[in-house]
Amino acid sequence: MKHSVLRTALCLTTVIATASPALAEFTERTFRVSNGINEDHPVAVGMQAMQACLDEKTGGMMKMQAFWGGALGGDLQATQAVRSGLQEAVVTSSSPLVGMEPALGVFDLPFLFRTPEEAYAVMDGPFGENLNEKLDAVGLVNLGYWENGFRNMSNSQRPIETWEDFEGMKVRVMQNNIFLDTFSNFGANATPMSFGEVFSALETKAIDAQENPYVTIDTSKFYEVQSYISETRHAYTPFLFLFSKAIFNTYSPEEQQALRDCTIVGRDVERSAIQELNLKSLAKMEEAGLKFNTISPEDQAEMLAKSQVVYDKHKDSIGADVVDQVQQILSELRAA
Ligand code: TF8
Repeated sequence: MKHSVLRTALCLTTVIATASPALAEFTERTFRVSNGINEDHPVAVGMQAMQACLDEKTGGMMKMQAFWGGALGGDLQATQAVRSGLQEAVVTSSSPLVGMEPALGVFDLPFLFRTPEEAYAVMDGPFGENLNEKLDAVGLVNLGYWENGFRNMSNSQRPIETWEDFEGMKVRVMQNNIFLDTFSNFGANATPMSFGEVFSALETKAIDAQENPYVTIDTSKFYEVQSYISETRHAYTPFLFLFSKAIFNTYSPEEQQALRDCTIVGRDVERSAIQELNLKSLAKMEEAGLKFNTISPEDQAEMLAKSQVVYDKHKDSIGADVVDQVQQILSELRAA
């Protein structure tokens, strides 16, 4: 009697497992993903699409738990926790991480990209894959390049129309020497600072200016303590969706593939959402009374020419081969 009951139970388990793969290949899991931006940023829209994808592929077995506004630390701190296996994942700008992988610094070179499509061609192609291998070697699985975006200036002093307008301006920059040198080279008083300190530093006038995509200036409410917005588009910053390699390696191949596939689904949704919201954010900030200006092509060309010293200074530390590869891709794209 006992053996037949066991046999039946075993047979039933096998039937259930093969009938619903979710039971066979996926373990019920919740993984944490921290961000430095607030939940009204389009990264949240991307994560909703990613979760819907995971629900479908894993039968609801894999759940994300999002932490916003730097609740688990700033970009660098959270990435260190991910790297040491204390946290599953983080969505972070590449710029604060150049100490972990110098090649990431290529994205910080001023005026490198002219359009989002150029950035996507570099990040989503073989170059991005090679960069992912370098990140893998330091314990970080980059599941996809999401979008922080083209960076523009906000400040409390005056419109920025030429590089000379930066003279003496206290500009907060990310903790990254390429950004520090870019703005010092323009004559600004560049001040490295973690993102979480920026609002109060602007409010107390400890700094005059900061630079981020419009959506960030909006959702982090910097515009409330700024008077001018200038469309410099001086750099394009990706968001890396980094997963702890130590934790990723404990997941089944099916779980790993579901994560990879659904991060790309989320990426495409986030990219289109942020493009749309950037324009709405700019309109909202103008409505709030900020004075907006663009930079003429001549003045932008002068900013790029002025910034060549930054390329010369940092090319070797980023990796001359890395910089050459990206510039080769861009010159082929622009010649097409
Ligand atoms: C910066 C970055 C940040 C993002 C965010 C914290 O200016 O652009 O806004 O990395 O996730 O520090």
